[in-house]
Amino acid sequence: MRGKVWKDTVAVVAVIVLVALSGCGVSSSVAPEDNNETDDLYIYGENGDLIVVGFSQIGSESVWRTANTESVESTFTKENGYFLLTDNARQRQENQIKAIRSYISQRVDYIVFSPMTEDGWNTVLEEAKEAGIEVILMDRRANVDESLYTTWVGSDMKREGEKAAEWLEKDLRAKDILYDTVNIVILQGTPGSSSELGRTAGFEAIASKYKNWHILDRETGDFTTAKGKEVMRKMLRQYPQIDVVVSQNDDMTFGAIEAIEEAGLTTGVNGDITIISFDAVRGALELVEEGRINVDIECNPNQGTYVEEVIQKLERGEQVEKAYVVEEKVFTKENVSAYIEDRNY
Ligand code: GZL
Repeated sequence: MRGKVWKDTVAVVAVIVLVALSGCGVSSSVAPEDNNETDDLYIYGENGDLIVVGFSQIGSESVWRTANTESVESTFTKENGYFLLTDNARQRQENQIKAIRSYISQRVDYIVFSPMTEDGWNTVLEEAKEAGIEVILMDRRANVDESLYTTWVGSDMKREGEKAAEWLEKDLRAKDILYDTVNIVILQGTPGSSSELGRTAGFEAIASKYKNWHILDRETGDFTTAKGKEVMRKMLRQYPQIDVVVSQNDDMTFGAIEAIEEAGLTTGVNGDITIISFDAVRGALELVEEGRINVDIECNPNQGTYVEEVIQKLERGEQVEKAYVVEEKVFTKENVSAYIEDRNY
């Protein structure tokens, strides 16, 4: 096992303690189930010089998140030279902080995590810096000094929001109603997350140019189908005329479409309500192909390989950039069919 001499010493002590306590052999590499009760120490056993990566994932709130987790777990395998510790924080920042502290105490080589919200990370990232552990942010961003993380790999969320508004401009112009009244509601993601902040800012920066675009309401559906449906139902009761729903992820969109159809309305191309969605997971792209979602702004969850490339650079002692932005597309009925078959999420 690579890394600090400390690990070997402590591992020997830990083995003695565990054997004494259990009166039997100690299992070799014990990595945590994806739970929050991460103990402070694992006996890694004979793992030679694997690179130890501690991964704190936000949760499993969406299809996108599951794909993001999969992209990490399928990249950081023992066959590829890694020992991956992983923790599912179940959408609670305190669980992420706990997992990161556990990784620090285990002296992992790298900490990789997606900050659930942008604030609240200074203290624990100071501790990681103190311990000399490289921290790589993935997906969402943290509102901390750049010295507290090595790099960030993810999407330009503000640009995603702009793409949504640019599509709406183009669609309304093509229908020759760009300057008619347009009633818009926004289903937002987790409040304070960089996905929610970026997509909201990007969309509204363009929307604010049009006095006839009325944003009637913004409310979080927390990136889940159930909450998205609940909020959409409430908005339909509250607003007699909704022309456009901007839903900041496909999972909320699935719930919103259910609520709209339960209210006897239709969605999508030639529908009563235009649907603008984000993520572009396979299930949503199928609805784009059917014309029930008008446009889906891709947010690429396959970030594991990007992170691994950065780690390999660091292992070779090379300089790395402070940010790596992943490639993303915009899907409509006109172009989506060519991409659905190969979609791995
Ligand atoms: C976006 C990511 C968001 C997705 C949601 O980068 O943070 O979190 O859009 C997910 O599906 O829950």
